[in-house]
Amino acid sequence: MISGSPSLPHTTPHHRMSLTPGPADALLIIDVQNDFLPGGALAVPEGDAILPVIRQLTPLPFGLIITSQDWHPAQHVSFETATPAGLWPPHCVAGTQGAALAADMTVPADTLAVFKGTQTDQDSYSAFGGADAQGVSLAALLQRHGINRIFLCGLALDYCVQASALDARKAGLETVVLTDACRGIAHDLTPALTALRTAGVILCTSQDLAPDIRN
Ligand code: VGL
Ligand code: ZN
Repeated sequence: MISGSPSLPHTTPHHRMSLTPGPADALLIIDVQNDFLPGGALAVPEGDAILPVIRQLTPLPFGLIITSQDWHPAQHVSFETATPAGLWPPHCVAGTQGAALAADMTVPADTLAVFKGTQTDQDSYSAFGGADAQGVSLAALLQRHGINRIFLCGLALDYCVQASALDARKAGLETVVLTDACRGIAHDLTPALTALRTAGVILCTSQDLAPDIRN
């Protein structure tokens, strides 16, 4: 190689892209709700371990922060008590304490909120199946704010985080899952992580965004 030759931009490896958050980046905090935390109706093992990590992510200069919430009617199709096909114990019933965001997560005042699974006969693991209180879809909110890259964290990695990240890729967004700011339901999360990687989702940790973050 000729000494001093300029490096060619198109040869820059994908993984060398900057992970520093900026105005075109959104942080999507998936379903950090009381029912998915220890003591809740559908507790994710160690779900509370992500709270200190998320508290260190929200001050970073994201262009937009959005929380999603599972927000089900009392007889939701996903409840084993409501239908033989229901897979889950009743959880995150709209307006209950179980559906509230974890009190000690503390998100900035301008954080947007989207709700999903709000119809009795439909479920959506993906936050892209959700909308804000005015009915504006997550995709429209992201577009409105000029977001082209989305960082995901929250619960549960192998259900709602995975489904949301795959939909983000389908929507053409650069998609990053912050694995240390997620916990899953399955003991072995390898299949979920493999599915994400295969779809072009970047897997990294919060330390890759801000070296000071500790968990
Ligand atoms: C979820 C199961 C049922 C999730 C929601 O947020 O990952 N999992 N409903
Ligand atoms: Zn649910």
